[in-house]
Amino acid sequence: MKNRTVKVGRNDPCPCGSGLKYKKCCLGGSKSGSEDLTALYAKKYRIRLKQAEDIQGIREAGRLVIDTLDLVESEIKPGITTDEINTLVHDYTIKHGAIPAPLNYRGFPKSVCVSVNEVICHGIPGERVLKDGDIVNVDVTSILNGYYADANKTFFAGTPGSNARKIVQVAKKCLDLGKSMVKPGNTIGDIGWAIQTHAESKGCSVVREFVGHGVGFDFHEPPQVPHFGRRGEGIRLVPGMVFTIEPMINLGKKELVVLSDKWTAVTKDRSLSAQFEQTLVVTDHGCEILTPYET
Ligand code: EYL
Ligand code: CO
Ligand code: CO
Repeated sequence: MKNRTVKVGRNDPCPCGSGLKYKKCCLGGSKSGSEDLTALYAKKYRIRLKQAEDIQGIREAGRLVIDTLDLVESEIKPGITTDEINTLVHDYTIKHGAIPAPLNYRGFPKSVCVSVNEVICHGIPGERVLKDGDIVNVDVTSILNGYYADANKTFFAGTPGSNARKIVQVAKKCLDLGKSMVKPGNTIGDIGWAIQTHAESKGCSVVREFVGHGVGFDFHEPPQVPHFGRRGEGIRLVPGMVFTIEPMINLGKKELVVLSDKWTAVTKDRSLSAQFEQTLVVTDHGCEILTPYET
């Protein structure tokens, strides 16, 4: 007799299509074939999909982050120090009942990352005085009612030169193109592909060492969201996924070095680097920006 009923082994791929081993998935489970997406993404990727009330909490944290960036934008000018930006962000965050997530995070000593010119990210606020033509990235993450939202922008101090204008324009467009890929059915690789393709078409480069990330219940959650990649590769986007896109784009080569403070990442060739970041949620037909600002 032919083998009509195929027995699924404990270590075989689960017939539900999750990609997990049968024993790690539906074997012995109460559901016959398909667990819901929340359970599936938790099990397969450790991704915690967000419910409507969670998204509302992250949206409220995101509103505070954007208001904080607006305040910083109104105060940025040549002559102020990066530590003064830290004080602005710290005091505004506390005043609104929130906590600045970077403070003491893995030993980070300040409440905000401030990254000037050749600094790619994780610049530590201090006595550096902004000068006319500097580009200044300010990266704010706030915890409000237990929910995290993370966004950054690159500002000009005074009047930018042509290199500064170019790298900021390219980084902005990279974020926009990344966001345009976010809808159910597309993959994380589609986001990185769109960003990398644009950056390289302009003769710029994409930093590889730092990536976007899941966010909401914690500062950094799965998945990682690289700003380079290939179409169709990686995890498929589903409604309720909340993550950042935060491409770091260099005017010169992609390589970086970390300074002796163990935090400050600078371009190895000391070329300018710019970044824009938003937190977003995948919806049924696209995405919603939870840290909305105009680019
Ligand atoms: C932690 C990991 C070296 C990130 C962000 C990762 C730092 C240095 C290795 C802020 C602060 C990401 O998501 C961020 N900004 O948008 N620390 C971060 N790390 C880390
Ligand atoms: Co950030
Ligand atoms: Co981030």
